[in-house]
Amino acid sequence: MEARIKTKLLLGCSLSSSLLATGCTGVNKTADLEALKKPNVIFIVADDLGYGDISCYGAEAITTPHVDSLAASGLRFTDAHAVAATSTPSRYSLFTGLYSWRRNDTGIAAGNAGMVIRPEQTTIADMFKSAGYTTGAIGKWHLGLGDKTGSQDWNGVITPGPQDIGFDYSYLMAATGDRVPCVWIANQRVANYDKSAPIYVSYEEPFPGEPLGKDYPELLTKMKPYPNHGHDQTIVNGISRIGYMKGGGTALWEDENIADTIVAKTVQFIKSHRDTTFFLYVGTNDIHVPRYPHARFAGKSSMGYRGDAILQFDWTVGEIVKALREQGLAENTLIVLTSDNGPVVNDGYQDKAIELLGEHRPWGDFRGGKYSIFEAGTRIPFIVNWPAKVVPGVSDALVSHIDMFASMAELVDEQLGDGVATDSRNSLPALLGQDKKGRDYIIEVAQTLSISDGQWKYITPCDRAPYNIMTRTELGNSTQEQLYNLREDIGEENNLASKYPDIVKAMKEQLELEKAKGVPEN
Ligand code: NG6
Ligand code: CA
Repeated sequence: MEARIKTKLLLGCSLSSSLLATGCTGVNKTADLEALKKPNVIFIVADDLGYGDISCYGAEAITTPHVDSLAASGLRFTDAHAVAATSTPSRYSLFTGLYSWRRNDTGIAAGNAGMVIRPEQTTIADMFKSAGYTTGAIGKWHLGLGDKTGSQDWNGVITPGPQDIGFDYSYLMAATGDRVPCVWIANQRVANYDKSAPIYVSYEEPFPGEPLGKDYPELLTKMKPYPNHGHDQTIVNGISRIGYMKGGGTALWEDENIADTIVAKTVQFIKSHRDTTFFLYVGTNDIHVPRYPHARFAGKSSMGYRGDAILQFDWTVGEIVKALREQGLAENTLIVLTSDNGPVVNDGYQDKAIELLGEHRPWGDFRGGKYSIFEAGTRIPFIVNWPAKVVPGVSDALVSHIDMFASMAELVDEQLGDGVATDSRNSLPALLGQDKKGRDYIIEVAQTLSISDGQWKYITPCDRAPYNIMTRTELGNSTQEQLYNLREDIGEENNLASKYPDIVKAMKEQLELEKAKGVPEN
């Protein structure tokens, strides 16, 4: 179905001015008031959810009615991309409008990493704030907290934190479900802090007397890791994690309640800010490992924990939409639903994800997966839903998370200051369905860089291993140059680099030009 912006309220106005303009004639008075109000904006960012993991993107082994209904009443993108194939660099780029690969310290962050986005940087949340929005961040963070690695006081105020980069409110998991500390952090303090159990975190040394998964497998009552890798350290809630932690007491999270907590905090935020205009980032823990959804999802998919976690994610989306409806906010809230990177099946825990996968293809028709420079690493689900403005449909426009900053700035009529979000371009017309083409090219990163114009994709040579044995992922690394014609070869099977040296040369030059822009001052 053709996607286009509803123009009836916007006649004679440019889009950005239509949201603010007072001088726009020919517009119905009541509708005018509605058009004047900027929308609330919610980013729902799933973790490791694959292009093929949801039914509106073709999954048949699982049904995701809530996500599908958001897609059916919004715009579903077929060619949308995260910047990176893992979480920290992907979210860094989403929030800053800067390519993570311009810095060498944006890789997968430890649970005690210092804040990757520095307070002096301007984020998309800062931008929304300066446009008068109330801002919040709930759920998975994975962008570091505090000043330097290991310097946080987990028993006091953790600073700097989200408040220093534009978020008025935050209720977060510091890193991932599989990394300590396993506590919620509310506005930069451990939530439900238990004075009797002070918290210490280390990624270097275990704490004497604290049992580790590798030594006490009998304590792993909920989920066991595969042996001989990082997930066999501190045990929390019957699951061993990466990293060492002591204390926490009653503040420790329970994995089966993480989605419920995210939903409760999100609904609370929506309710208490119904009379303001807000920007809310909701990072779900689903469907990252350890996958341990609430018992009410147990066995509800045919695929064990991984499938049940997809259903829990879908439920989360449904609850958020329901809360918006109940508050009368659904019509003028712009929801972006996406994933931070592509899918992985086995990511280190014995959750039978491989055994129970059956015919399901989390990566859709694409090659690779999480961690990979092949398409499945970064081609992600992406749905824009804004009933007041976006006409439902499907868009094949080439879009990237890198542009969310500049596009949202256009939406709320904010100028980008010097050095701010310098890699981000205004793609609002594509996001709203007016522009069917999108970007001229996108750049993505895994262990190497790629550039693609939607048809041709060039992958930079890289001497890292081509295959991740544990996750069974083809990483796309090759010491040879790779060029694929995605229009004819979506599975990236036929390397055409030697056949089309001119295309390789042109794409390399474009990539070099981008790289030469260097690290922007911010
Ligand atoms: C890897 C972990 C993986 C996951 C990933 C980060 C091992 C063997 N693997 O190092 O389980 O946590 O980091 O995922 O420890 S991300 O989606 O948050 O980037
Ligand atoms: Ca992820």
